[in-house]
Order: sequence, then structure tokens, then C-alpha cells
Amino acid sequence: MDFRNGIGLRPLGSSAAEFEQDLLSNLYYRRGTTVESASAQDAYESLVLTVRDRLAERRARTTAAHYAANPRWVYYLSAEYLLGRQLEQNILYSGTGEIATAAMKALGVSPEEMDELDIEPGLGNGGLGRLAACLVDAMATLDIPAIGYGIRYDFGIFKQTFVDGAQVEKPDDWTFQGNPWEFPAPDDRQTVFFYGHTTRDEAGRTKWIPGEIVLGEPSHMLVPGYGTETVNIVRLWRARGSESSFDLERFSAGQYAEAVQEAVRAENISKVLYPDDSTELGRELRLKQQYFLVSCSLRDILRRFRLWGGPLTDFPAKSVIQLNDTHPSLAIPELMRLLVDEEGLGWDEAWLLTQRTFAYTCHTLLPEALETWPVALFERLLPRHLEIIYEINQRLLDEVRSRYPGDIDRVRRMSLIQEAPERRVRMAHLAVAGTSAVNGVAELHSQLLAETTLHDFATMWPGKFRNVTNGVSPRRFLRIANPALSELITSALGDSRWAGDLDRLRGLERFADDPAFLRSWRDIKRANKARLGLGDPDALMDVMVKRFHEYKRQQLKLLHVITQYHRIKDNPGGDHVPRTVLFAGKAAPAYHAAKSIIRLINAVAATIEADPAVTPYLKVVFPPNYNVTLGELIIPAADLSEQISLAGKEASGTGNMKLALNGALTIGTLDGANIEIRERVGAENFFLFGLDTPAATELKASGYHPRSYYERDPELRAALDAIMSGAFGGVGKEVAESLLNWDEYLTLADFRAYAECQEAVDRAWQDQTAWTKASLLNTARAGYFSADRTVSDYASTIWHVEPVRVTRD
Ligand code: NBX
Repeated sequence: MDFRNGIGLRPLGSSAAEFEQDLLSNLYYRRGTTVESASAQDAYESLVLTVRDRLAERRARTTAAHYAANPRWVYYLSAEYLLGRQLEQNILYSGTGEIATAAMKALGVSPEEMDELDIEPGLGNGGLGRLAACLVDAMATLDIPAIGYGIRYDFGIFKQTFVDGAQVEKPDDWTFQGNPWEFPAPDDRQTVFFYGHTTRDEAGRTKWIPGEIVLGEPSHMLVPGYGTETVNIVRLWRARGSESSFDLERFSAGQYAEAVQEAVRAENISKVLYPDDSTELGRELRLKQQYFLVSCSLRDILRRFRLWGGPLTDFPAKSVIQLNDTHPSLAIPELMRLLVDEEGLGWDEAWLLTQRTFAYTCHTLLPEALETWPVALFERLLPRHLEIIYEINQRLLDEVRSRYPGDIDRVRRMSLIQEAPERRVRMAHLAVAGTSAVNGVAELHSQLLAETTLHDFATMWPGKFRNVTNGVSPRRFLRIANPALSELITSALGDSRWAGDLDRLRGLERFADDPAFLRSWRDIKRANKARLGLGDPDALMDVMVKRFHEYKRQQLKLLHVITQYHRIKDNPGGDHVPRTVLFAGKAAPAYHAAKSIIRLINAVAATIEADPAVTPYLKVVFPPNYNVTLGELIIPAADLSEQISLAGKEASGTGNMKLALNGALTIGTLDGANIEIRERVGAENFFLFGLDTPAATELKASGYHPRSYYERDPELRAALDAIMSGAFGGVGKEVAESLLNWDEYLTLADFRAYAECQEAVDRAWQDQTAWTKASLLNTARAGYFSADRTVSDYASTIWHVEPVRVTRD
């Protein structure tokens, strides 16, 4: 027996009988129950273990191959991962579909029942978190040696419920039943420092004397590649108090709360995922979270580097660390601290190694979304990091001064420290300074970053700036979410290789004028609408799914819904195209304007529902708690994809890609990746409207008066008047007032163009053959938006990494 190189493993069986046998073993030996007394949860967990074991075997071989290759690794640092349910994906990736189904049948449980018990880890807010999940999936699929690092929050993104139409948040205790997908690795725990002060030791090195010490305990989930043997991992850190954090003396004295307060304080660090930055709550804890992630992950990365030996100067040759936005950007001063204070390297050498190791992805253009932290907070929580940041800044600004002598304003603008109204650290500037590549997430976004938000840096270091357009997992969002369409595509193309090579969808274009094929295509869309079960499957399913934010302009869609409602009321016998308008998404708990829009949508939906003259033509639905699982049900059912953000505001969007891939036609502005989608699917298969970025900028600069649009446009006026006069249960007046008086995102300016474009949608819908052809062409030409392409772009232009093939034996 050879225990090394994974060769000592006895391969798990691939027959149905062997799978059933293993399932029973897991039921008996791991769950400690029997077939007779097994609950559905027992069956589910045994099934998970049986599938997981097959991936764990691949994981062992992957590790062996990686050890042998000693490759350059990709470390993806992200505060968020929205992984979605694991069971169905892992059955697909492990190739156990048929045998697992047979075993479930033998056990008397159904796949649907098992999927229901498979809880989605909601460890993210929205696009950024889901992108992280799509990218780690694609890295494994492309055989790239990679680890995703993140935080194992006890509570994920809140559960959204509606009470009288208003969003009410409930905690998401996602591990209440445990998490059978996870491998705890307590022996790899790390120690994390907070607070305290710095001193110098005898050798003149800086030492950080902490005021609080917390443990980080990792566990990992498997990330298999599709159509390959590679299984990577995401490693998630959970905070714990140290052994001495429990105060036995106090406990014995009956001071129960005091006895555990230190442990509670430590564990609070990974207690809950923060909603996006529209909330002011818990700022200190949030910064603690970020440093906790960074400190644990960097120590783990260095531990791994040392497994192979080699001088620290080789570190960048063996590791590239991708920062998913600025949330993990403390990794830059932390690596400097480790190299200079702990490893004794000189500053200049450490700085070159650091810059060569890191790359930074920016996901926003909104200035208010660029993270800054009060200097005073830094000074208390991370005193050594503040010193390091000052040193980085000093050297950065020296470079600026020598490149642009006398340009004091440029120095002020580029500083890592914002001076007024309060001294704050600018994390995006830190991230640009400390990395060798900075990328936006769609062409327009990358261009605007270099022209506006990060213009001074792009001028000084033009070579650092790149674009990597986002992509989505074709497995999760087509193969798994849309099984009927997948089967049709597979039978049309002759095989299922498209799921690992999405450009193959191009082959569908041959069927664009094939009436029988188009009929099947349309039947599947109809069946997907019926499966979703919200509204008439023959109505046009008009879908807007995304986080609620004023820049995304759900309010624009709502004004159009109200206009439609008025048109139907005014002309009850008219030739109206029946539509189901579906909204889904969450608002940050403290983002009151977004919550008002949600409440108003629900009120409008109720008013319409109560009006029998209108219901045959118009229905508004708003299923609560949009998440990856619900997205997988909604996206395949969509006919129309709403991507109507104000041009220049949405970094990319990824829902837009998922919807196009599932054959929805887009109605959208020239924003984010919409532009690239339109270029690829063809302008004739895309409904374009609205101001472009230069026009929007100009309109704002020349003085925007939303009220003038209200005064000039009778339908717009009627919609806003209806809200103001209380037509929707008195709800939403603040929404209308904000639009009339401020309208930061030019909703009213784009209203007429949007309404006219929607008329073009209605006309197009009348010709079902032409519509279906456009739907098919959207799918056929969306291959570019595969996360596999995104990862291969990162690999060739930023990471410079090579795949490592994992063999079967
Ligand atoms: O990242 C999103 C962008 O808005 C999308 O345009 C883009 O497609 C997507 C992936 O690149 N950003 C995003 O989801 N941000 C957050 O969720 C977020 C979370 C925490 C926070 C700030 C933003 N503090």
C-alpha cells in the first residue's frame, strides 16, 4: 500500500449496487440509524456523504497531483460566496446521476425531497458573492490549482419576508441541521490579533502587542470541476475564543454571562454576513471581519508555501492572490507586516513581492460604494497596519510628487488618506497601490474606472489596468436550472459538451428557422413558466431580479407597470398583451428608499390583483427571499430580462447573462455588460432604450429637473399622481416625492423611451415565431458569458497560471 500520491485509495464503486451499499453504510455507521427508522434528514445526509465521498476521492488525487506539480496557485479572497445548493450539482459533477436516483428510489425518497433538504449557504449579498462562486467553479473546471478563502458566517444573508407588503428580515440559521458538505479542519486553526500597540524589539524590528487574541478555525467545502477530475476547495474561517476565554471562576460564582463574554466577543466576528454598504451598523465589527479573513488566509497561504520549501522571494512565483473588491484589501499591509516584521525582509523587497502577489477586482462605480475606514478606528483596532499604510502612502506620494512636480491637488486626490471631513483610509487606493493588476468587470466599467473613479492611478500606471468581463456558470444556470432546454440543446448539438465549452451553443443557430425546433423551444419556455407557477404560462413573463437599489431603477419598471394598469383601465377591451411582471430581490435592511420601493411594488400588485378588469392582462408577482435557488427557478421561465440601470452605474450585471443564456430577450440600457450582450446576440435581438453614459453625465451637469418630465408627459404624470393621491393604499408617496424632487438616477428622463421600447416588446411578442427565433439566438450567442471564459481571461492576462491535470489512476 502506498499512502502517498493518493494511490493507497481503494476506488469507490461506480455501479448502482455499490452506490446503494455505500449509502446504507453511511446510514448505519455515520448516521447511526437504520432503514426502518431513518428520517428524511437521515436519508439526505447519507446521500450527501455518499456523493461527497466520491468527490473526496477525487480531491485526494487532486492534492497528490498538485503536490507533484508544485504549481503557481490562485488564491481567491472574498468576503462573500453565494454557492447555491450543493446536492444536485455535486451529483452531476461526480457523474452519479443515474445511480444516485436509483439509490434514492430504493430508499423510498425522491430527488425533489432531497433537494428541499439541501440548504443553500447564503454567504453573500448579490452579484459579487455569486460571481465568486461561479469563478471557483470555473477554476476547478479549467484544472487551475486554486483555493477560495472566505468567512463561515453563522448567519447568512437574511431571509426576506413581507408583512403588509413591507420587507421584514429574519435570521438565516443555515447550519441549524449541520452542514454535511463541510470538512472541519481544526488543526489548521490560526491565531488572529486585534487592538493593542506596537513596540520595537532588541533588533529594531516592530512588534505588535495585541489587546485581543481570537482563533480562526477553518472548514472547507469541495469545489469540483465539470468534466474533469479536479476538485478544489473553498476554505471558510470561523472565529472562536481561545481555550482560556471561558472564565471558570466567574462561572462558578454564578456570573454566567461574564464567564463567556470573551468567547462571545470572539465568536461574534463570524456571526453574521453584513448586508451591503448601505448600512452604517457595526462598522468596527465589519473591519474586524475583514482583517480576520485576511489574517487567517495569509497565514494559511504561507503555511502552504512552506510545505514545498523555497525562499520567500519565490512566493509570488507560487502564489497569486486575487482580491474580490476591497473587502480583503487589508491583505496588502498584512503581507507587508508578515514579511517585514516577522520574516525580517527589507521594505523595498517586501513591497515588490507584495505587489507581484496581489491583483484587485473592482465591482463598482458608485463613489459612495468605495470603502473608506476612519483612521481613528484603524489606529485602535490595527495599530501596526496603520503605520504600514502610512509608510506605503509616503512612498506613493513621493512618486506622485516626482512624477507631477507641484501638482498638490493630485497628491491630495491620490493619497491613501482622505483628510476631510474626517481622516479616513481609502481602501481602493490601497488596493491599486499594492497590486500589479486592477480590473473592472465589463468593458464599459473598466473604461469608466480608468477615466473617472481611478483616473489618476490609471494615468500614472496605465499598464496595471485591465478588463475581465464577468461570466456565469453554464452548469448551474443552464444545465441544472433548465433541464428541459439542456436536453433539447444536447439532442440538437449531438452531445453535451456545450456545458464545458459554451461557445458550442453557436451550433444552435442552424435551427433558427426550423419550425419544429422553435416549437419545442417555445414549449419548454412555457413549461418552465408552468413549473414556476406564478401567473399564466401563456403570458409574457417579464422579469426583474436583482438587489434593490435606486440606480438599478426598479422604480422605472414600476412606473411603467402603473402606466400599463392605467391604459388597461382606460381601454378595457383593448388589444393588450398579457404580461406577468415578476420582481424579486432584497433591499439592505437600512436602505429605506429601496425598502419603500419594495413596499410600493407589493401595494401596486395588490391593487391590480383586486381589479378584475385588469387581471386578464396584467399580473404583478413578487416572490419573497430571492436567492440562488429561487433564481434557478425564475430565470429559465423568463421571456423578458429587465436590465434598466442608469447608464454608467451598473459595473457589469450577471443576471443579465443568465437570463440571455436561458433565452430571455433583454430590454436594457447601454450599461455594464448589457453592451457586450447586445453586441454578441445582435442589436435586432435586444430592446435598447435610454440615455447612454455621456448623455446621462451631460444631463446631470446641465442641471436636471425631473419635474419638467412629469409636467410634459401625461402618462408619467398620471402614474406619479396615482401614487401621490394614495391609489395604492396610501403607500409609496416618498418614492414619488423623491423622484419628483431629486431623481438622482434620471428615472423620469428615461421613462418615455422605456415606455416606447416596451411597446416594441409588445409588438415583437405578437409574432411568436420571430420572438422564439430571437430567444434561440440569445442562447446560441451567449457562450462568451461563460465563467470558464472569464477564468481563462484571468489566467492568461493576470494570473499567468497553468492548469494541472488530475488523472484517474
Ligand atoms: O458585482 C456587483 C455589481 O453591482 C454588479 O454590477 C456586478 O455584476 C457584480 C459582480 O461583478 N456588486 C456587488 O454585488 N456588490 C456587493 O454585493 C457588495 C457587498 C458588500 C459591500 C459592497 C458591495 N460592502
